[in-house]
Amino acid sequence: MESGRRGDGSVQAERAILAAVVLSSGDAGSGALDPLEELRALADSAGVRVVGELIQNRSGVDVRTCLGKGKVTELAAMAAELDAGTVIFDHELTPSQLRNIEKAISRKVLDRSELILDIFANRASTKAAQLQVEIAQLEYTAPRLRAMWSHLGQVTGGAPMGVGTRGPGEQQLEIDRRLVARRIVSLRRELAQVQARKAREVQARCAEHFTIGIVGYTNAGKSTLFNALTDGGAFANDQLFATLQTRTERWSFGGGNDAMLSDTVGFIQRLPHHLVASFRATLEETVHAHLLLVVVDASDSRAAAQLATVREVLESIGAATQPQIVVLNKIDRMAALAPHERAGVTSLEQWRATEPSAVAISAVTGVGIPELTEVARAAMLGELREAVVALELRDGRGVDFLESRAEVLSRTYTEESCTLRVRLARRHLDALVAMGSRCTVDGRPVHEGLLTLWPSAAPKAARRVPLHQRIVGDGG
Ligand SMILES: Nc1nc2c(ncn2[C@@H]2O[C@H](COP(=O)(O)OP(=O)(O)OP(=O)(O)O)[C@@H](O)[C@H]2O)c(=O)[nH]1
Ligand SMILES: [Mg+2]
Repeated sequence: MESGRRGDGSVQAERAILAAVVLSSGDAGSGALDPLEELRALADSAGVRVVGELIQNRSGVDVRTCLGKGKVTELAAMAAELDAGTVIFDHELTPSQLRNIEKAISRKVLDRSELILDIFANRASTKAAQLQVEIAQLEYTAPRLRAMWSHLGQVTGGAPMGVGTRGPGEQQLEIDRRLVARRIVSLRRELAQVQARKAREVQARCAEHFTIGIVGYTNAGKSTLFNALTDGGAFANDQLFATLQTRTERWSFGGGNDAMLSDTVGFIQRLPHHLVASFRATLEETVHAHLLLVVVDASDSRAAAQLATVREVLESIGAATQPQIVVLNKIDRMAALAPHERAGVTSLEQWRATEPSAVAISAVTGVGIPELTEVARAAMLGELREAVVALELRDGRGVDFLESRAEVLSRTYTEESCTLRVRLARRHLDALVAMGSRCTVDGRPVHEGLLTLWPSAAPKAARRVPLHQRIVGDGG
C-alpha cells in the first residue's frame, strides 16, 4: 500500500514547471502583480527546482484540463525541452483534470494542495503532525492516485513510469483502495488518543495561566517574534511553513506577571481544507488562547489580503471571538524598501485607519517590542481598580502574591494582619479566591468585593479580556 501514496514520491530536488490560469475576473491566486509568486515560494520550500513557468489568461478554468487545449500541448513541449519531470499547478485540480493533463503530457502533475501536503510531510516531526499529514495525504491523494493509475494502466499496460506511477491492475487497485480506507481508520484512532492527551494539557494550561497564541500568515515572522519575547528556541527561517508544531514558553511582563505564549503553524490562502481539519489539534492552543497576537508581514504588498485570510481561518476553526492584537511586523524591512517596491505596500498611516489599535514592530531589531509587551500586559490585566485588601498574616501566600503582582500604593502591617491599598486586576482577585484566601476587599468578603469592583463580569467570562477595554500604559 505504501507504494500507492503519491506523497511518497516527494518532489524534493525534482525539475518542475509551474503553471497557472489567471482568471480575467481577477479571482485567481493572490491577485498580485506576479501570479506565481506564492507558488514559487511554496515550491522553493518543498525543495523543487523550478525550471520553467507557464501562465494562461482565461475567462475560466477549463473543466477538462484546467489550461486550454493549445496551452496543454505547449506545456508538453516545454516539459520535454526543459527536461522537467513534474508540472505543478497553482490550483486545486479535480481527479479527472489531473488524469487528463497527465495523459496529455506524460509527466507527473501535482496541484497546489499536494505541494503543500508534501511540504508538511517533509517537516512533520511530532507524532501528531505526522499522523495528521498522513491522513490528509491519504484522503486527498487517494482518489487522484486511482484516477492516475486507471489511465496509466491503459497507456502503459501497468508498466512503471516514474515516481508515484507504478500502476497495478484493477484488482490491485481494489485491494489498495480497501487498504487505504483501513489505514485511515487506524490512523484516526491513533490520532484521537494523541489529541485527547493534548487537549487535556492545553486545558490545564489555560486554567492555570493566561495564554496567548501567536497566529498569522506563513513567513510573517511569528517564530522570530516568539523567540524575541521568550527564551526562544523556535525554528525561524525564510521559507513557508518553517513551523509545523506548536511551541509554548513563558513570556514575562515583569513585576511577577507572565503569560504562556504559543508559536503556531502559519496560515495560507486556499489552505487545503483537509489540512485545516486535521491540524485542528495543532491549533488547539489558538482556539483556547485568552488572547491572540495576529502577526502581519507589513513589508509584503499582500499583507492586507493575508490578514483577511488569517481571520477567515480563525473563524473556521472557532477562534474568532478572542481579543486580538494586530502586530505589524518587519517595519525595518518596510522602511528599507526602494520607492518602486513601496508602491503596493500598505503604509503605516493606512494601517492606522483600518487597524487603529495595531502595534508596529520589528521582531528582528526589537523596535516596538516594549509597546507590544505593554499592550499585551494591559490586555491580560484588564482594567485596573483601586481597592483596600486586608489579609491575615497567616495567609502568607496571599500576602506574597499581592505584594509581588499588584501595584501596592500603601501598606499597614500589624502583628496579625496586613492591609494593602492596591491597584489590581480582576485576575489578581480571581487568583486570591482560587488560592482559598480569606482576605477582605473594601471591607467585604473577597468574592463579594470582586463583584462590587467588577459588577459586569460574570465569573467565568472574566478570563476573557475584552480588548476594547484595555488601557495602554495604564498602571504602568
Ligand atoms: N527584516 C525583518 N525580517 C524578519 C522580521 N521578522 C522575521 N523576519 C524574517 O522573516 C522570515 C520568516 O520568519 P519566521 O519567524 O520563520 O516566520 P514564521 O511566521 O514563523 O513562518 P512559518 O513558521 O514558516 O509560518 C525569516 O527569514 C526572519 O528572519 C523582521 O522584523 N524584520
Ligand atoms: Mg514559524
